Amino acid sequence: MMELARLPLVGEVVEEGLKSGLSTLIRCNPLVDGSIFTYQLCYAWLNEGNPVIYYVNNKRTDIVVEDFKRYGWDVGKPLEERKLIFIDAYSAILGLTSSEPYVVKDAFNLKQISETLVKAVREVEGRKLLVVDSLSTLLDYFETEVLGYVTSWNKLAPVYGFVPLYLFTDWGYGPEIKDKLIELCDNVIDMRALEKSVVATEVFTVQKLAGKPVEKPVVPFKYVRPGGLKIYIPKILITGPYHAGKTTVVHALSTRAVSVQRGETTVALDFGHLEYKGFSADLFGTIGQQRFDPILEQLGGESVGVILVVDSTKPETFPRALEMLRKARVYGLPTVVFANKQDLPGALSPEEVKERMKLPPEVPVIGTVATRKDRIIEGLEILLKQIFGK
Ligand SMILES: Nc1nc2c(ncn2[C@@H]2O[C@H](COP(=O)(O)OP(=O)(O)O)[C@@H](O)[C@H]2O)c(=O)[nH]1
Ligand SMILES: [Mg+2]
Repeated sequence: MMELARLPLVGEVVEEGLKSGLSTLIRCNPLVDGSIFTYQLCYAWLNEGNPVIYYVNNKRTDIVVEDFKRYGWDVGKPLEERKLIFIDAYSAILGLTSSEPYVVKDAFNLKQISETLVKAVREVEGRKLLVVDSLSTLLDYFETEVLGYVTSWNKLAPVYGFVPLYLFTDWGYGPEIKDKLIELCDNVIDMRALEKSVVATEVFTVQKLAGKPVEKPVVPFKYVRPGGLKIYIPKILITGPYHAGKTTVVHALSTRAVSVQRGETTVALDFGHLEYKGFSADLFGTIGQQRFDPILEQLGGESVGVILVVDSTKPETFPRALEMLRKARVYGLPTVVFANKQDLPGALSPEEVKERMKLPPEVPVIGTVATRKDRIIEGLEILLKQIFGK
């Protein structure tokens, strides 16, 4: 759970939620696929050496295994070692036989389903995650009758040492179902799509943690293959005066980067994309020259955080650097200043840069050498902390 545990909100779900809570509801609107995140939690759980019991009633178990693989999580070994154990409630619907350890022969018999679940959690040893994929399908078949079973499974959880995780897609159930589910579960995670102009952003948040209602920020995410759920930062703006090292920084941070050259030489827009420790971010570099200032505001729009790059040997450009922040309308957003070119003689120290720029005390200034990638990643981590406050 190492990487997951460090992510904002996801970390709380894992640390305070899954580990201490009795039951977790992953509630998705139909535009968002919660199963990938569920697989990711399963994989992390397995990696800690604990077993996962996976009840599935809406797809074949080999499809689940393939999906795991598509995101980079090879579960061959856990399957072989009986750490990942399926309860197959789907094959029977298709009239197929199943070779999984647990099979529900009559998928339309809720009592039989429950008995099979309980048998599995009793027989499998260790601290188990019991995934119910999906609760919505159960509700479609059995309606409110399911709620009584959820209640009893949650009650059994501490008795048999398992943690129930319900995957629930909200296809428009009534409040008698929706509200009751929130009441029944200790952790409630919401995943939904935000429509913002034409681009929909997928976000998630937590409504309830370890039994208590909580108010948490909405965190954007993206599914990446391989890797699964990543915290998504749609825009980090990299700005600063001409020749300060912006292009070099975008390239140093990017897993993929393109520079769009226009005209002869100097005009270049830099776009980069970054995958880092569970984060996925798009980077937008600006142009330094004053005559392109009209574009600055457009580029700055919807930025989530800013890296301001300055040449530490050129204090005369510092006022221009601050002006760029204002023109891009990103002044006041989470910002880190890269006091770049620390390798050159006469470079001002980060402290001196901070003083000369008269930056607010909370804005961190860090000495970098972009050409050598010195302290670039550290700067990024500081920015992520500024953005997510963690
Ligand atoms: N010595 C030194 N040169 C750097 C550093 N960062 C960038 N440069 C050089 O400075 C010049 C301008 O860099 P560039 O990234 O194109 O600046 P931009 O105009 O802000 O995009 C290039 O020749 C870079 O190789 C640094 O940390 N140290
Ligand atoms: Mg450039």
